[in-house]
Amino acid sequence: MEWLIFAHGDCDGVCAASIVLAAKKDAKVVFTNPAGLLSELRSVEAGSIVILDVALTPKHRDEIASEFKRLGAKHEVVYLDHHPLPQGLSISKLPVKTLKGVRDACSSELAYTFFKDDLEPEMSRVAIYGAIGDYSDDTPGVRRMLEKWDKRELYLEAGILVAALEGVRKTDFGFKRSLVNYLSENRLPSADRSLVEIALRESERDEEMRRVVKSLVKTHGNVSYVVNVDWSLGKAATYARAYGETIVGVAADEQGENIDLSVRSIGLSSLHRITSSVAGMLGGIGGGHANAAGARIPRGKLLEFIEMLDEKLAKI
Ligand SMILES: [Mn+2]
Repeated sequence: MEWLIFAHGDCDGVCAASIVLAAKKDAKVVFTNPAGLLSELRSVEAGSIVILDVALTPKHRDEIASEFKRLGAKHEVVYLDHHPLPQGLSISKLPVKTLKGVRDACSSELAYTFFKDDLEPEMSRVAIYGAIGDYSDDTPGVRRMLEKWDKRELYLEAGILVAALEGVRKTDFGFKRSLVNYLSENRLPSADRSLVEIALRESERDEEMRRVVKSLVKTHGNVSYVVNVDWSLGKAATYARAYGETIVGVAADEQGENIDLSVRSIGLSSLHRITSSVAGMLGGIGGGHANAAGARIPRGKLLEFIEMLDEKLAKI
């Protein structure tokens, strides 16, 4: 039976996809994101699917639920994700397999646990790379996997993966797909010299770009932000927050008619909800995690976004 993997293109998504590919050798891998998931689901006619590390956006909640019903009636639908679900959506009422009660586990950990019987035990290290990439390596499950490894070796491998993935274009799906094939054979990132080279170039660039962010950062109340710095949006948001000395940092990238945003915070519990609601009010879309979120809003709305975000933060 044919399997289709829908995965996010970051380290966690790539590692989770590699794990599922190791378990289901003929699976086809498709990289997508929250905004694109619905149309990908609609285009599936037959076959089992796995969704890895792709948040279900509140905007498409009901349509996605009906796609899950359509596909789940005839095939297996496996949903392995750790983003908060849209309010009012209950996965347990849909014909979908998932793992429940695995608190804070990233998609790579979930994928390893779910497909464990079809995997070589040493694929656990690929799950650990994904967990490190998502700052999710301090869970009971990953701590147990780490008992079989020297974690210092795995941090080097994960560091190479994270840096290499940040160093290629987000949409370089050819690169990502061959990386998934490579990791599905449990080959080491450090054994691929071209991957190491991309990672080293990226860390040189990080050193330079941190200074650029420091010189460009602006602050509005509780929010620091930078616009169009040609660097990983997540890192730019993190360093905007750190150098602006606020609780929230935003990095914005103007792309055609839209602005792509990363938002990073410390000590909040619902950044994803705040980001989603502000983006929604501006005609955009957003989501993510408790302290790391992303959004896409129409061009020209950045300052409104920053102001509304600051107002929401002032209330909590
Ligand atoms: Mn993830």
